[in-house]
Formats: sequence, C-alpha cells, structure tokens
Amino acid sequence: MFEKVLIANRGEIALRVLRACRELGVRTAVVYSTADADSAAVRLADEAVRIGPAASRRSYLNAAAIVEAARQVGAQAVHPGYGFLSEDADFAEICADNGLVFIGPPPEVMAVLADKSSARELMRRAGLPLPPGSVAPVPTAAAAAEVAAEVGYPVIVKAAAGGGGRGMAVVATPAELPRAYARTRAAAQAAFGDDRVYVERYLTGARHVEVQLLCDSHGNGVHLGTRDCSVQRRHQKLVEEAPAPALSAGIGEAIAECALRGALHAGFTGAGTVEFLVDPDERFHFLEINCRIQVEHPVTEMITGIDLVHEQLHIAAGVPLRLRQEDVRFHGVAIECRVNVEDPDRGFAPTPGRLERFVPPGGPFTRVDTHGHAGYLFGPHYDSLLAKVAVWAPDRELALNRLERALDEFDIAGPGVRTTIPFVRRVLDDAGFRKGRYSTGLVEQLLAGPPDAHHRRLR
Ligand code: MV4
Repeated sequence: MFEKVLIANRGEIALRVLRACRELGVRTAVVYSTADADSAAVRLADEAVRIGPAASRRSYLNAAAIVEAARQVGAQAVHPGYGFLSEDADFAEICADNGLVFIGPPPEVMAVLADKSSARELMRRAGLPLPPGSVAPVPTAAAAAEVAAEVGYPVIVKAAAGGGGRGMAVVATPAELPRAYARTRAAAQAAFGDDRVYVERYLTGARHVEVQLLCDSHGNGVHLGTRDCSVQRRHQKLVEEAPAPALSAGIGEAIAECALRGALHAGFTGAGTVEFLVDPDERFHFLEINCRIQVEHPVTEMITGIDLVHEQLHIAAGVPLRLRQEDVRFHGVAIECRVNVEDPDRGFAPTPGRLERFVPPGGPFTRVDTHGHAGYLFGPHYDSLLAKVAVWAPDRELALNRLERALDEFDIAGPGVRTTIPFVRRVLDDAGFRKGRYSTGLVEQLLAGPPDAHHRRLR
C-alpha cells in the first residue's frame, strides 16, 4: 500500500478519500485553493498544500501545481476524486511521467472511453447493445438526416467529446435537425475543441441505470450491481438508489454482466461505472463509461458492505482484487439524495452564504457525507453540493420513510441560503417514485406541474 496519497480535490469527496486513507494507514496530503483554506479536509489531513486562488482553472484544474504539490510532500499517488481532473487522460499521463500513480485507469483507456464515439465502437465490439444510431461521427447535416430517418424521430445529437449530458440536443422532427446539428457541433467545438457529433434515436420514458465495477490491474473484475439515477435535472442527479428498482427478474444481472464484459474488454481498471438506458420494454442500451468514483457511490457501499475507495487504493497499488463475484452479496435498499445549496423555486440558482445553523441528521443506517459544519461559509466558486444523505433499509418502502425522516432532521439555515431539500421531498412523495416506477422524465414532470397543496405546505 502507498505510504502517502495526495488528494487532488475538495469538499465532501476530499473528506471521503481522506477517511479511506486514514483507515488503511496511508498518510494524507490535500491540495487547496485560497477559498478552502479553512476547510475540514485541510484541517484533518496530515499535510495541506495551497495550489492557487479560488478559480478552479488556477487551482483544482492546475495539473502542474498539483504535481508540484505531490513532489513537495513526497506523495506516491494522486487521488483525483470526481469532477476537476478525475477524467482527464492528459493529467493521468502527466502523473505517470512524474513518477506518480494516478488512482484510476491507464491514460490510454481513459482517452478511449472519454471519447463517446470510440467508447461506443469499443463497446459494440464487446457485444453491448447500443441505442440505434451512428457509431462513427456524422460528418454532415445530410448524413445526420439520413441516420435520423433510419432510426426514426425523436433523435438526439451528441458531442463525441461530451459526456454526463454536456453537448447534446434532442430533435423531434426532420425540420429541426439541420439547425440542431449545426448548433451542437458549434457548441462542442467551443466547449471541447472537438466538433465531432453522432446521432442516436432518443429513448423516451427510459430509466438511467448504471453498474458499479471494480477491476484490478491483473484482468480481474467484479460488478457491484445497479443504481438508478433517473432523477436528474439538467443532468445533475438529485436522488440515486441501489439496486435499480422494479426491473423484471434477471434484467439487473444481465445489465451488470454486460457492463463488466465491456469494461474488461476495454482494459478498464479501478472503480468505474457503465451507464445504460433501460427503455420501457426493458431493453437496455449502453451510454457511456465513467472512469472515476461517483458522487452516488455510497448507495452501492451500503448494499454491498464494500468500501469503494479502499478498493480503489488497493487496485492502484497493484493488489489483486480480493473479491470474487460470488463474494459480492446484495442486501436491502439504499437511497441517497443530494443537498445542494440552491433555490429550487428560482431555477435551482446557487444561494451561497454562511451556514449559521447546520445540524445533520443521525440515527440508524443513516450516512451523511458532507464538508459542511455550523459557521461554514459556503462560497460561490465551486459546485453547489453541500451534503449527501444516504440511508439503508431492508426494503424500499422503509428506506424511503427513513430518508424522509432523516431530511426532517436536517437543519440548515443562513442568510440567503436555500437547499434542494424541499424539491427532493416532492420526488420522494411522488406516487410513481414511491412504486419504483419512474423514468428520466420525472423531474420535468414535477417542475411542469403546479406546486400542489402538499408542496405549498412544505414551504
Ligand atoms: C440519452 C437519452 C435518451 N436517448 N440518449 C443524459 C446523460 C448522458 N449520460 C446521456 N443522457 C441521456 N442520453 C438517448 N439516445 C436520455 C439521457 C438522459 C436524460 C435525458 C433527459 C432528461 C434526463 C435524463 C437523465 C438521464 C439520461
């Protein structure tokens, strides 16, 4: 195992990684920006290195500053968390060039999987089902129209360099296609410096189901089952659960086995996630592979008892997987909601400010991942995730009740500060959600509907 790891992240995930290191006897160093000088991670880490000002471009995205910090403290490995440089193949390569272990897959694997078009091609060859559409990038509007006519409308135009919902446009009719095609290409060029796009049939009423994987550097891998992440607004997840509910017998296992086959085919190592859409007929379609620990990983930890960050560290240190598939057992249901410092009544605009009161929930089978504390100044510089509340219960009904109970206890207040808790409550209260029958359309449906009597009462 490593003697010292540099944590190249902030917020709740920096704490999460720090705790895993502590538990394995690994010394910790964190990097931080000026804005995070008083953060919990800085306080708890063995060492902390300031790498730049608040702006992420000059701190958490500054590869040279991070590598220099690792050299200064004598770290052997870098844990990138999620976001920031976590899926940047160039950063992984820079780490390697500087004698540092990047805690994630090899840079070549990251590069192939980061490109949605090459990832699709690779997964197609591994035998994974894809949404109907083009595999190679579509070079002209006319070619896009041809693909669309073949697969049928609605279609979705996606940037090859995108991912996580960035750089895509849904097109309902042939008339709209040329403009949407041009717009997505221009947006992709501006955002990623790469204007390649491809076209897929847009699957409506589908569920977003993803599979957690652990693969070592010796060709072994296991899956840790499914999660449903259909509850998203503008591709920000709000509620996640494990296992994915209301799938017919055998479908979850089939998806999970497929995911593992694809990842091993790609040479993937570490902790990763394969995303699928499951259509109303329960056909599943590969979307993308994420090469990082994800925000929603706690729900998988709660149903399997496996610490994913411990496993990441062991895998990166070259240790063969200590689990066989038959050792991975699934127990009960875990549900997580994100608590963002945003105002759901004002288009989810961030509402940074000082948390004068911050009393997180407690109680049985209730896990809160947060960097918040009473008096914490929640700044405007980074994303608005303040806390994740995850609960476990033997069945889904009890898990939902437990999550509502936990949210009742959560007391967050400060001048101008709002949170997504009232909106999450509406999700948990939704009749379809309660039954486990919901799709990627749920949030839009809730936002379109007038705030009902119940919602008014909650506010
Ligand atoms: C889709 C799709 C439907 N059809 N692709 C969004 C994130 C990225 N990983 C892929 N995403 C989607 N791709 C096809 N061919 C639906 C989504 C999607 C979604 C779309 C609208 C509103 C919420 C959504 C939540 C998850 C996935």
